[in-house]
Amino acid sequence: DIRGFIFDLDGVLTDTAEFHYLAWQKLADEEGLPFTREANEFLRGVSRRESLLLIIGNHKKYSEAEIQEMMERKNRYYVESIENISPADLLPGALPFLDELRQAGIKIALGSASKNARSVIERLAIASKIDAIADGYSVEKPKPAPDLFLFAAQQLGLQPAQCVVVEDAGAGIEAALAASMWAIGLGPVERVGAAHIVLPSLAYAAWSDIRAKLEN
Ligand code: B16
Ligand code: MG
Repeated sequence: DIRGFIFDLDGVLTDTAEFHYLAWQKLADEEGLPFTREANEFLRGVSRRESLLLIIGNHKKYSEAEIQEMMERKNRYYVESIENISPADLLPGALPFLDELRQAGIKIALGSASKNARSVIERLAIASKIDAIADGYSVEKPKPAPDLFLFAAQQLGLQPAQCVVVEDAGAGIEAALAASMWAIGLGPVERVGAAHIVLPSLAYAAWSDIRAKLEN
């Protein structure tokens, strides 16, 4: 039976995608690299380095040192922009759903690719509701590899089959399935249709419904 939930952060509990986008846009403009809001959709859930490599594409050749510098610069812009995140930035349904799960005795972990996940969680004031954190520092291989979610399950002391992953990114659903976990996809079917359950957002999530669907 299901004993744990692993939540992605960006796009699931809060919408930091906009801040990531603005930081990448600023960097791209400075570098004269073409980048748009539409192109940013492809960076959803993708690690910092992979994101930068996707933006660079074949447009320019950079040395490893230049790539490192650009990753740091983008992160500075991002860190500045998340300074003012508050509990009001939790996405609709996130808080009641976390509380519902906790009341049902379900363990909760964070499974985010971000190295800034801890500070975001603290600013959202939900750190006390989370039993374990798997973030951008936890494993080597980024999603769609299962490593991050397997690490989260291990931290919770649970088997993969006892865990449900909640994700908004295609790569995240892939990672959950590769880990042999249950997957709930938030967003359009074109993006997260491979999940066991697809919902528009956490505002539509109810533990009793999910349990009935997955445990039968
Ligand atoms: P950082 P998630 C991901 O968070 C973001 O969706 C993605 O845009 C970002 O590049 C990645 O974290 C790394 O974040 O640069 O802060 O380490 O969706 O896995 O919670
Ligand atoms: Mg995400």
